[in-house]
Parts: sequence; C-alpha cells; structure tokens
Amino acid sequence: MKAVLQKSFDKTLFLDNVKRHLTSTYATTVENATTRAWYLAMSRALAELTTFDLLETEQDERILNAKSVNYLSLEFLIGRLTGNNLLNMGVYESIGEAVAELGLDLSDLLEEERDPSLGNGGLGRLAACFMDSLAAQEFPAVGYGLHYEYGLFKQSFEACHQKEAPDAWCGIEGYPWEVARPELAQQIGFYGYVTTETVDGQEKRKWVPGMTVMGMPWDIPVVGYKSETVYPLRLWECRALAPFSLESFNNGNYFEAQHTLIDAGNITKVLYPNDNHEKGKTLRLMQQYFHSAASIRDILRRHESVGHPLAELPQYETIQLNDTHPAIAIPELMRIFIDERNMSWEEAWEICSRTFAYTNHTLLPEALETWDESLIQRLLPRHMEIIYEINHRFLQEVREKWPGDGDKQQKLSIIQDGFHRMVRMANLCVVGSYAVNGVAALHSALVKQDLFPEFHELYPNRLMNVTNGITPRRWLQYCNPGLSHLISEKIGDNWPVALDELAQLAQWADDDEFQQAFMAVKKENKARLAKWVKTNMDIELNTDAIFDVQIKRLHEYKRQHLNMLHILSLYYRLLNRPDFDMVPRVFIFAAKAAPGYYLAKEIIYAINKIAEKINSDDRVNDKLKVVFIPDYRVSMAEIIIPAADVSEQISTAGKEASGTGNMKMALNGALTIGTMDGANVEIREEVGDENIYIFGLEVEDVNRLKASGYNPFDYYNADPLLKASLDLLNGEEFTPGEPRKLRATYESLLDGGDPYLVLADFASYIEAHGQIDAQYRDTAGWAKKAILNTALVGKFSSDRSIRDYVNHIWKLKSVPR
Ligand code: 26Q
Repeated sequence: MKAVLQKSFDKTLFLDNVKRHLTSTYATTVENATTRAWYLAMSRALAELTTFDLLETEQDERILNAKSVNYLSLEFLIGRLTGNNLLNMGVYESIGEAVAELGLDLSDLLEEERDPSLGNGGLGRLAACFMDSLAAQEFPAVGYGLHYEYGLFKQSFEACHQKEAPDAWCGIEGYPWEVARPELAQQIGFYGYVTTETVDGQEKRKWVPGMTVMGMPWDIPVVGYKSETVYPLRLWECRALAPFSLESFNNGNYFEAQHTLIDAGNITKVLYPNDNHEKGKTLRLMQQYFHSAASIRDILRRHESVGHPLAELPQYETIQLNDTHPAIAIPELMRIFIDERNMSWEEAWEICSRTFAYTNHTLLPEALETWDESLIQRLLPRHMEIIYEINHRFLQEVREKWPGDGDKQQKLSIIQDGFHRMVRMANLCVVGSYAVNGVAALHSALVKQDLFPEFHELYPNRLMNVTNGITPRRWLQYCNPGLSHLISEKIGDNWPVALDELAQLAQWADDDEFQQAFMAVKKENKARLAKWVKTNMDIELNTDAIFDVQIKRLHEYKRQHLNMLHILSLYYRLLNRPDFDMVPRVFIFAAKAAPGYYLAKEIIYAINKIAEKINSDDRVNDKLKVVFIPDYRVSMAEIIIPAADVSEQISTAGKEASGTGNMKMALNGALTIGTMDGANVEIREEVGDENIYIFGLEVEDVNRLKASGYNPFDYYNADPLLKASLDLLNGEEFTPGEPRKLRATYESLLDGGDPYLVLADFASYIEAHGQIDAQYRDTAGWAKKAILNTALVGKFSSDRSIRDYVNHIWKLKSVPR
C-alpha cells in the first residue's frame, strides 16, 4: 500500500507540506495565495509523495532483476494528473476534506490544471492509458517520450474558422508533477561524418558527429492504482550543451557550419500537429533520433548498472515502438553495439532483433512514414550505412525464399527505389522486430492481408493482434462519479481493476428502478455538459434531447462531413416536410484539424456556419441544435463522454485502425452508430446487434465499389434527400449573400470523387439514424440498451490490452509492491 495510505493519511502533515510549498516553492502566503497558487502547492506536495515511491520503485531489487517494457512513443497524451492521481492514490476524499479546512474547494483547485497535451489523438492517448494499466498491474515499465515546450496547439474559432495558438502547457511556474533528473542527462550527436579506424588489425567504423546536444530527462510519475508502485514517464528535453565548444569557436568555424545554425532548443520546441499524416521535415527526424538515442542510452544504462551483460538484454528489456516514429532506435542500438561495444554484426543483430517489437496504427498510405535517404545520410550518416547493411542481409534472405523474384524484393525492401530513394520505416520495423501487432482484430487482419502480405509469408508468426483498450480509472471512475457510485452500489468496487465484472450489471438491464437510476445519472451528466456549453458558448441545450456526439481529430476518413450531411437532411425535412417528426437532438462535435489540412479546416468552417444558422432558427429550435466545442482535449472529453447518448464512429470501412473514443462512450452508456471498422466490429461482438447501430459498406464492399469505378454523381442524382442536403450546403442558406462559400466540402464530395465514399453510405446512415430516433422514444428499451453497453464492454479495459502484450509479446512478470 502507498505510503500515504499505509501510514493512514496524515492531514496535518499534508497541509503543512502544502503551506511549505506555497511559500518556499511559489513565494506566496496563506493570506495572499490565489486558487492557482493553492493548486500548484497542493500538486507539488502530492508529487513529492510520488517521487519517494518513484525512487523506491526504481531501486527495488526485484524490479531491477525482472524484465521491463520500455514504451517508446513520440506522444503521451496524459491529460490532467492531479485529480486522477488523487484517485489512484486513494486519497481523493481525504484531500477534499483537508483542503476544505483551508476554505478551498477541491474541484476549483483541480480546474486550475492545464492539460499536458503532449499528443495529437488516439496514438498518444493510448500510450497514456497503457502506462496507467502497466502501473495498475505492476508490470515493470518505463515510458519514454519528449518534453515538448509547446504541446498540441490550442484551438479557437474566429468567424467560424479554426485559429491556432501555442500551448505552453508548463505555464510560467513550471508543471508541478514533473521532476528533473539532471544526473541522467545524455549527449546526442547529429550530422558529421564516418571514419574508419584500425583497432587491433580490425577496421572499425566510427561516427564523428558535427553537432552535439544535451538530452535532459523530466520524470512524470505514473501512479499505480492503490499501490506503492510508481513508474517514470521519462520525457527528454533538448538543450544546448553548455559551455559551448570553445575550440570550434576559436578556430573560426563555429558560425560557418550550416548545422550549427540549428538551435538545440528548437528540437523539442513543439509537437508536430499532424495526425495520420506524415510530413518529412528535417526537424521531425531530429526529434525522432533525439528521442530514440536518449532513450536507448538510458535503457542500456539501467541494464548495465545492475551488472547484466549486454548479451542478456532481451531477457531484461523489451522495447515497444509506438508506430514507426521511434524506428531509428533499431539502427541506433546496432550502431552502439558494433561501433562502441565491439560486437560483431551477427551478435548485435541477434540481440537487437529479439529486443524490439512494433505496433502499427494505420493502413493509410499517406501516414506510412518514409524518409529521404539523402536526409538520413546527411543527419545520421552512420545510421544510413547500417540501414543499408540491414537491408542487404535481409534481401539475401528474401532471395533465398523466392529465388529470382524481383517483385518480392522490391516490395519488401527497406529502401524504396526511385528518383528520390526513400527509407520505408515500417519495413525497417518489421525486419528489426520480434513481434508486430495491429490494434484491433479487423485492422490486424488487414495488416496481414493488404499491408504486409509478403512479410506475413516470410515470417508467419511475427504479425499479431492486440486490441486497444482504455483505462477504466480515468474513463469511468474519474470522469463519471455518478455512474461509478451507482455501479459500485450494485456490484462492489473491484470493477476499476477487473472491468469484466461489469457484466454482472446485465441482470438489472430490465430492472425498472435501475434503469431510472442509470438514466438519471446520464441526465445529470448531460446537465453538467449543458452548463459548460451555456457558460462558455452561450448556447442553451435541452437535456431531454438525444445528445449525439462525434469527438475525434478532424479527418476526411473519419467523415465528420457525413454527420454534417445528416444534420442538413434533418434541417431540410423539418422545413419542407410538414409531417416529419423527430426526437429533439443536440449534435455535439469537437475536433482539431491539422493546421495545414485545408479541407479539414473547411469542414470545421462549414459545420460552424451551419450551427450558427440552425441554432438561431426558431422554426427548428425545439428539435435541432448543433454545437462545435472548441479546443478538444482530454479534460473536455471527460465532460462530454459521460453525457453522450449516441456515439458517432462512422469512418469508411477499413480506414480507422481501431478507435478508442468508441470504447469510452460505450463504457459510459452511449449507443454506437458505426461502420464495420476498427474496434467497432469487436464492440458489436460484445454488446450484440440489438445494442449498436451498424450501417454502411463493409471492407469488401468498399474495395469492390472502388474497383468498379465509383461515381458519387450516381448517388447524388438518384437520392432526392441526398441531393437536397448537398444543395443546401452549396447555396447561400448558411452564408447569406455569399453563395457557394461552403463549396470546398461540396466539391470534394462530387467533382473531387468523394474518396471516402460519403455519398455511398449516406442512405444507410440516414436509415440507421431513423432507427435511433424510433428506439429512443421507448424509454425503457433505450435504458436497457445503454445499461448493456456499460455492462458488456469490459473487454476494452487497457488492463486487458496490457495483459495481451505481456502474455503474447513481452513476457513480463508482475512485481507487486
Ligand atoms: C508522422 C510523421 C511526421 C509527423 C507526424 C506523424 C504522425 C503523428 C501522429 C503520424 C500519425 C500520428 C497518429 C496516429 C494515430 O493517432 N493513429 C490512431 O491510433 C489509435 C491508437 O491505436 C487508433 O485507435 C486510431 O484508429 C488511429 O488512427
């Protein structure tokens, strides 16, 4: 048990600590402290407790001698920590009472915390859920990421357009939950050249970097659920080496070399805001190498500090690559082994290829990372040599398997031939890893079938599936206290660590009293969200309406514009068909668009313009509201998700690898309207056909339709409701006096060829929404479905995902403290 718990929570001591931080860390007094100062002092006092446990966990002999996973990710979208950690530490209530003695309200203090938005979306949030589940189940782990100075941009709307502002998440005071570890700092090189030295009659390659920077680690505690286990999330910050090299300064070359113009402080300045789209910029590759190199060195330091030999690395450490972003870690480890530790290629490769495992998160061709060979050559000359050698030896293996088959070699090669030769990072990862996994059953099947069929033939045991999950602590217990209490009243309070136990709730799915209690909680959560919307956006929402929610990054493949067309069709029918009736609906969107993604921004603009008009149109206002909540982030999701009745998961089949928002909303009692894509397929398997609204083309249908020459005009001309909805968009209904101002979306769906088959799925989508409307009218019937969603999605706990990784890939043992 955690120190604070074990020694029973000492209120006086804790409050003294808070006051001490108030004065010594934040230079204010009890009399003058602002709410913000109190929040900072409280969080520092809590963080201090976790630092003790972090150091103890770090030095625990049993952990040092057990196998650990190193989760390498360029993104960790952790969200606010204070409230969640209070809950994990088991002191939420006592701290609430303690600060009340100071005349403070705990929820006010918690509202002061800025979200650390060190990720774009799903991939970064998954990494955060995984760290939580590793700590909860006490599987030894270190998370390695980057300490960006600016996280994902803040979003606001100006005249309905997205506007971006920098996100200085640390604030001017610094983030209270992190602690610097200067004794663990590393030096990282870039550029330069490779020489050959003869040592003991042997030729050795040696990289002489032209620029060296410092990696400073910051540890954020990952607090185990009601245990003393605390693992580090170690985030590297790039700094200039001080003092700078006087030698190069004096010889006059200092300002000459082009690369010295790159300021070390820039490398971790800002998170790249692209989601599912790669943009091959030098600085991004520098971030990736900086992250990989610092992390690899730290892993080797930990391994060797206990006296373990390098040859035994795979027995003690496994390195999970969160997508290809840290792929350069593979040649980096090879380089250290061969150039710095005098291993033979064979020895080095034997260890390396039993250490790395790789998770693929996408099939979208535009998201598969490739880097210009010439860029890698310039930035990391020795790594490029090693990549050539890995590829050379690998292609030999390919030729042995398929003699004379040039086509196979071309497909599998790590180097893509062409005018500009490119390095395919996914191929490098598959070749250099002992396990490769997709993130949902359908996705993993498509990885085998479409993305890496030749690799699958060559290495039939390498490709696997681990279906994603979400942490039930943050995504139910913390964000939905009303439902949590109701559940615990019925089945006890073990479910946060054994989510399958929720299945017991099914026995009350038909129970009138439980249904009413369940829906009363939903209503309170809708009221909480409505209050936020009223306060922050001055829009009034009817909590009897269906809250229909689509929250995720803005991307064509996720099809927010399909949702938008449905809204237009409702508006059209309300205005033009006197007999059309519908249950009142509130459509809620939240999404950030990558700043360079033109059409995504146009879709945001269109939805905002449509919302503006509809929300002030008295003719439809008792039926229809549209809200686009700005600046979607973890803390906003925590308010929206518990309030959702309907969860929109409407990507084109085959495009969304998994989705995790789908899991969060189902767990909180929302019904999914979704395609047969990603984890929707498995959610349907769990909750049953009656408790989900599946519509649209399936993967095979999509492939067939595309192959036969899809023409969106066929659908436009054949379906009057579709035509009317699209024409509304293209007229001046929402931009009076300025017709066709929203044409970008319209044109991409028609002349643009509708690459994501929005029009093809429209009719089926409208039909599914008709069913939702009909079935929501049956109050008891709907409550039953909502309850069954909560009851039957236990599979999607990230605790289960982590156990899958542990059992099938990492082979770790839990070390309970
Ligand atoms: C790559 C190179 C250069 C710049 C940026 C990037 C980049 C950054 C982020 C590429 C992709 C991402 C993010 C991808 C992502 O979030 N994928 C999502 O991962 C989730 C967790 O597995 C899945 O649930 C989603 O389906 C998937 O889209």
